[in-house]
Amino acid sequence: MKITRLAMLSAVLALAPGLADAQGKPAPADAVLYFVWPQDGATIKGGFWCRFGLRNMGVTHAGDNFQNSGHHHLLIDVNGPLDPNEPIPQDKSHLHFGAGQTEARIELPPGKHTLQLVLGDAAHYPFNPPLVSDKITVRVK
Ligand SMILES: [Cu+2]
Repeated sequence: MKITRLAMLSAVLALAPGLADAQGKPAPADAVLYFVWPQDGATIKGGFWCRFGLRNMGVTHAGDNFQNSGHHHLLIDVNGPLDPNEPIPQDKSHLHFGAGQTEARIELPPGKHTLQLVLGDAAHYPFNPPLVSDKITVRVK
């Protein structure tokens, strides 16, 4: 009886780190998220292909819980900080690429816009600390 209880307790304890891992996973220290295109300060005419770069980590589908991998998110004209304890919002200014895309066709109204990439884990949480690209500014004619 005592042994069974102990076995159950250790099973629960073994699960606990798994639960803590559900969000706020650390990214490798040498991981880099960046824009292949456009470049900071670019002037763009009309719609464009935005290309996402990731070094020292893998791109996977949302829901795939592989180590050292995640999927891209593009933040458009977002100024507030990301909450690392919440999933990345999903709306017109927070685009998710849960099929593992590494590029996207983007259409923006004329004017200045900021773009920033954020890598999200299987459940759309940012890594901890968040893995983000530089925030770039583009001008759409
Ligand atoms: Cu996502």
